[in-house]
Amino acid sequence: MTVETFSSDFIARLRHSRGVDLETASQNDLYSALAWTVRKNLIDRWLETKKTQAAQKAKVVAYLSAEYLLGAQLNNMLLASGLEQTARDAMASLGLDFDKLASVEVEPGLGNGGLGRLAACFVDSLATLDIPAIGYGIRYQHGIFRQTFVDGRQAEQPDNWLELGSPWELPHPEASVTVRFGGSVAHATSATGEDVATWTPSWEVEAVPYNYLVPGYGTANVNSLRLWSARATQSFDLQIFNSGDYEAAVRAQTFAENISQVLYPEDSTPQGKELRLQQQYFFVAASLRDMIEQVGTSLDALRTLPERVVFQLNDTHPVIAIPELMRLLVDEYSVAWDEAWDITRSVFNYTCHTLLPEALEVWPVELLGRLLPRHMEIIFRINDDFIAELREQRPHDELLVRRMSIIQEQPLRAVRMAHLATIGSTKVNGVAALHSELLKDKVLVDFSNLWPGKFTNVTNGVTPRRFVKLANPGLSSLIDEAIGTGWVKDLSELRQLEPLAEDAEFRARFRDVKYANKVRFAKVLQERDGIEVSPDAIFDVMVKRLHEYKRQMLKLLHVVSLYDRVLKGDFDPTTLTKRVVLFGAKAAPGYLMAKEIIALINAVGKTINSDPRLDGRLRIAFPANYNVTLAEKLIPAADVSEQISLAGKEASGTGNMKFALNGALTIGTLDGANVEIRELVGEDNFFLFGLTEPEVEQLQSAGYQSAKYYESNPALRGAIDLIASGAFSNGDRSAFERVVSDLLWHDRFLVLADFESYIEAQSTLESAYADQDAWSRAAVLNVARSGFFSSDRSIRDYLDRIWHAPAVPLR
Ligand code: 26W
Repeated sequence: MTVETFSSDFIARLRHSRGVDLETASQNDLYSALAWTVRKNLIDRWLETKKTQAAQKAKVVAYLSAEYLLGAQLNNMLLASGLEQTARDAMASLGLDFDKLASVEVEPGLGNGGLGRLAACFVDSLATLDIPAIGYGIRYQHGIFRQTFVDGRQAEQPDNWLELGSPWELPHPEASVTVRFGGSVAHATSATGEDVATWTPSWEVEAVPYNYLVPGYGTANVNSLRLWSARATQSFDLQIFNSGDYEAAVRAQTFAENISQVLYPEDSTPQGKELRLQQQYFFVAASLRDMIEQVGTSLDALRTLPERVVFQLNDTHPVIAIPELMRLLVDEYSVAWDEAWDITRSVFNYTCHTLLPEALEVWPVELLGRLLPRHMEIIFRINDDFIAELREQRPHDELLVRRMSIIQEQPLRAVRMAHLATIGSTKVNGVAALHSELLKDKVLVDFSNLWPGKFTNVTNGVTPRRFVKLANPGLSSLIDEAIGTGWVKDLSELRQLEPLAEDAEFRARFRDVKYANKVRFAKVLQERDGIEVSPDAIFDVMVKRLHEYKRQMLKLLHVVSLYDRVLKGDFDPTTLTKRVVLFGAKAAPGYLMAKEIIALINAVGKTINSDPRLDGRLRIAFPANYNVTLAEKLIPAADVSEQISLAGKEASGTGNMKFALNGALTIGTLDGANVEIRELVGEDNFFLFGLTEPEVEQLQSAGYQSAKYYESNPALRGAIDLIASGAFSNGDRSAFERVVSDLLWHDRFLVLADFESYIEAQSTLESAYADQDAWSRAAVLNVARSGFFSSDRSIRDYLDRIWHAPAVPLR
């Protein structure tokens, strides 16, 4: 496509779809027309992909995820269509600023953090590998909240990403699916003596599909993401409407549409909200029906389900799909229970993304039974059958039965979704080597004893398209020049960079790229947040959700202890290596401790950033509303990647991988995928500290007392005392009491136990940074040896170990 055709398509779009011309167009008109023009160039490929996949009756990977943290679409679509330069030139020829138009896009933030971003990387890789796949999820009207700081404290604003419409979605209201809730179940016995259940629901909603293109890179393949939006059904409306109650009819509509209104901003502590269960069932029921209709609903067709589709459950959020498929097969299509169970177990697989016991979802029997009475019955029967089998295999072990039951009795009768998922799936996987081991040996140990072959690992990965090629154009061209362009599709090729770590000229150019990225980011931060940072400082970065187990407090105590030592005249601030500590983190709105920690980080920042005694050598920068768009600018600029969770708590992490791939050095614990990062990049190129997982276990079972560390370590005591003294709260000693007393008397995540080791690692890091050339060598090696962390590799592992779905390339 030429610049001229692109321009004329664009102008035509502007006129025919927006009803404006260049002179009268708003920024949003221009952005929409630009997006449409780009999209147009992918539609033929998309249609062709669907046709080819359908004709071959190929096995489809159906990824079920309540979250997709997609990030901005325009640049990725341009990359896939190969139109980056054309679009830029076309805009320039019309006197328009491409970058300014691109910045109009509000990113679809339909996820909380790691789990949602992983789903977005996975659909990208599936498309790139030519795998017939569809991502199913929810089209939330409001994605993750927009974070602002008011007096340093987090405030949440609704994310109105659809306010101006989205040019990337294709709605299909005519293809809506009805999803039913509530009511009651009647039972009868058939002529053949089988139990026949009839569910009479009491209300329903319509699920309207919105399709999004998911283009592969370096292939013609374009897959789909299908997100469901809730709408009141006509019949439901009409019924009330005909009764003459107009207001009730409108209320019913609002009620129904509530289901896809908002993404729950909880990450790791489930709230057990009824609306959340409604959301889960809503998207899962619509997705299963959608998929089954593609395969066919005759008995013969249903029997081929395991060859035609594999459902991947992204954590427990979609696990209600298991009883839903049983209900469809048994109640609606009259498949015998045992056969239906065989089919069901062979099409589902479950990925667990956590180790925190409080993050494992449970739904009260009362709630689930009220909202989905037939599903509750089915779950009970699955559980009865499972327990009967268990008693046969492990007689006289009622404690085991109680531990493994899908139903927990205490403190409340509830359905353990992870148990249901494990029992109803072929494979269960963790998301990093250590995590999968802990899953097998701790969280689900009884199940792995019963079914050792069921458990496997697939280490997470990230898409190199978005997080290297697009985010870091400087590094990308340097790599292209050195080893060619194949790495974007086969990230293991980065290995070829290894010898260049010994090449002084290459290291210098690598350093120049990093510096340019820091300059670019400093500018972004200035414009976006009015925050000033010097590119000559170490960019020491900790960006991730705010959670105690991730230990933002440990990073903060490092800063505070440096400040305390300067205040005490312990050392000369001019000997400090200039450093800016960058935080980015949202807290779940109901997670009070996390919000206190945010307030404390901001308070410390305010004080130290303006203290002349520090001579500008130590600063905190905490831009609000960290999101994918900011990550794409920040990660390429990082020197240091903080991955400092308590060992045994972070399932994998994926930010850690993005940083390593962009040439930041990690300071981290042996947790999640850090273990594999360190193994691959080499221990000399990774700053290790902290307790190991077995040491954590040991310390905790021996009765951990954090106060002992406070008493015995003067630097630590100084830092905590300084916070408690009111130094960061205008002398108000009570301001951060909760944080301080929690550290001293609880410290669930052993911040104080790891403090000394962390400070040591930081001083090793600082010395290492002083030798810029050696640092660059280590940074190049980080890039060269991190090719394993491509989500393409993760997807290949899923294919080999779990999905067994062949690629279907377009001719
Ligand atoms: C509502 C309860 C809830 C919500 C979200 C419980 C748990 C979650 C997610 C499972 C939390 C999550 O995002 N987990 C992260 O998943 C990433 C992708 O596998 C991992 O890299 C992170 O380590 C893990 O914390």
